[in-house]
Amino acid sequence: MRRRLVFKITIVTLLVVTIIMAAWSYFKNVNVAVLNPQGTIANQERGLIIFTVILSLVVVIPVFTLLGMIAWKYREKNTKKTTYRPNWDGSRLFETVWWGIPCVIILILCIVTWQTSHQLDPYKPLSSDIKPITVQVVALQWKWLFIYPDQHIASVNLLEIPEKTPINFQITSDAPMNAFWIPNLGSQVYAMSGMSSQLHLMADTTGDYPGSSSNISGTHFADMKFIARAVSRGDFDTWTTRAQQGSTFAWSEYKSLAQPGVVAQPTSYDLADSNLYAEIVAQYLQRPTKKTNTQSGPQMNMEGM
Ligand SMILES: [Cu+2]
Repeated sequence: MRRRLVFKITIVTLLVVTIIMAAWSYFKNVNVAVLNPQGTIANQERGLIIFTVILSLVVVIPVFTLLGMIAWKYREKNTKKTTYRPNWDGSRLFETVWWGIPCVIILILCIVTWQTSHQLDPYKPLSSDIKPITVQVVALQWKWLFIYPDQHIASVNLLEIPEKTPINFQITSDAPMNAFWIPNLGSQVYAMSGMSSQLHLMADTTGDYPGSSSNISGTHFADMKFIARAVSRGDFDTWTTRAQQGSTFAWSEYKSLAQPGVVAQPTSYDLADSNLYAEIVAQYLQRPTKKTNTQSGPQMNMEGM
């Protein structure tokens, strides 16, 4: 009997240790971008993730510990230390504990979620002494177009930004719905045709951060990746100057780029039409006439344009 018990305990311990070691060796080599923030917004979001995980563990750890303890104590073969009380019902103490703790946790989460949703509102501009840069993002099938109206350039699959500078993103789509996401920098925001959404992000340090869509959009969705490259101000100016010497990018070039397909290399262009973004959004807007006015149709949302 005794030897069998020792054997069982050894097996269970070995199993647990193996799982922990496997998880550790996996995660120590994996760069989980949301846990490795490189920007103001992502930093606060990581804090929020860690806070909610710890708060959840307040429930999870005791519950699973008790599960093991109770299963062990009331196992069929244990006849010594347990009493059988078939008529026992209800305990005010236990009821208070298992309703009270979740209520308190949900209350705390409500307050924290309310506060951080307002603090991290993607439409809220970031406070900084440095003048923000506007980047207009267009999700295409299956590539990303970035328009810099003030620098008069456009770029495909490469988002170059100066470090420590607030970036004011305007986001739309000329394709099925996508989501614009740079996990190292913060929040994702949906890209939808006929709509212009906003997002404010800032990179604290220079580096290449992976960007993608977090909303599946067809065959080559997995190729729909871009690099968010945070560089020094000088390097950014050099890059914009070089892009201005690239080939011209106007409506007709845009239309051929917007055809479904994958681009092999990031490319930059000289922007011919600084109104391009508004025109892309406007393609999906129906001019309301007196008769169709009352019917449901595409809704206008030119907020932030
Ligand atoms: Cu929408």
